[in-house]
Amino acid sequence: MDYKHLKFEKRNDGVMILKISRVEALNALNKSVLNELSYFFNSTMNDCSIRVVVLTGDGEKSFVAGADIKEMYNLNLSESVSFAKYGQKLLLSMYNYHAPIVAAVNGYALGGGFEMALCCDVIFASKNARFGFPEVTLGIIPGFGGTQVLRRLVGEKNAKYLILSGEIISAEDAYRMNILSKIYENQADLVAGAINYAEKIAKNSPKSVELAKRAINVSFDLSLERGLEYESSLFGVLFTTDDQKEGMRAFVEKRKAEFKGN
Ligand code: DAK
Repeated sequence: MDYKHLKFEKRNDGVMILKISRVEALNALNKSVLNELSYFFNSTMNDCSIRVVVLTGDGEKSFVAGADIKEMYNLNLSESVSFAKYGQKLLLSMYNYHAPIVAAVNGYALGGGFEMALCCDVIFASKNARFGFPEVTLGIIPGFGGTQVLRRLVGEKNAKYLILSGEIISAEDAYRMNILSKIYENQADLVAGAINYAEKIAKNSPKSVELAKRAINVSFDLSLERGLEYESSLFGVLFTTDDQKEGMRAFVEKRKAEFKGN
């Protein structure tokens, strides 16, 4: 694919830095950006050489300022439903991606941009980050899973507080609502901090990381009993891997483990 709106750097340690780049529209998600993201995540799904992705926005103002309003406003009923399904499919493929995705939110994360951050595994932000669902101010509702995902994360009352008002909140408020893990003073520190965190993930056993992510993801759909059953089956699977032998042998031999992903 000839990427126009994605910039990426794949490092030898398995850290992939991915930047959404449509700066003139604050990185709003038009069809072309959505297509490129879908292609990227589908074509690299299960590529073991990617151990973690850091996702951020190009420019200093915005992570993603939402779905492209100028492209959306003329959609009819069937087009709007297929648009929503397309976006939801992309976000699901990111949610289920084999490697963790760390969102480094460097400015506006609004509407579809907030939903994109929410489908990542960990969210960091710079002090100037702003989060919100302005959809109700546009005559629509969140369409890429916001009503479903935010409620699970922050609870019914906080989800309604944000989605019903369209209020845009600061990074500090998002942190208080448990949306974020860390706030950095500025964009440079944010990206450095996200990469530093990603390096820690990249050093771990890729299979352990993948299965831990999967176990946490399915916990939303399972009773505790079923979830524990699922967890123990994944735990057992890891005992069939070389990396489990390597990890435990390295501990006994007092050296650092070198995981190959087998
Ligand atoms: N779409 C298209 N263009 C956008 C945009 C967006 N979401 N956000 C910003 N831009 C463009 C602006 O139009 C402007 O372009 P020009 O006028 O220069 O050509 C450029 O980016 C710079 O923006 P501003 O001049 O407005 O910059 P400011 O610093 O003054 O303001 C802002 C920044 C983020 C506060 C403001 O741009 C803004 O309010 N933007 C819109 C934010 C927003 O409402 N986002 C949510 C979009 S709705 C669904 C599927 C999906 C969704 C919903 C339903 N179904 C089909 C059911 C998702 C919906 C959304 O995400």
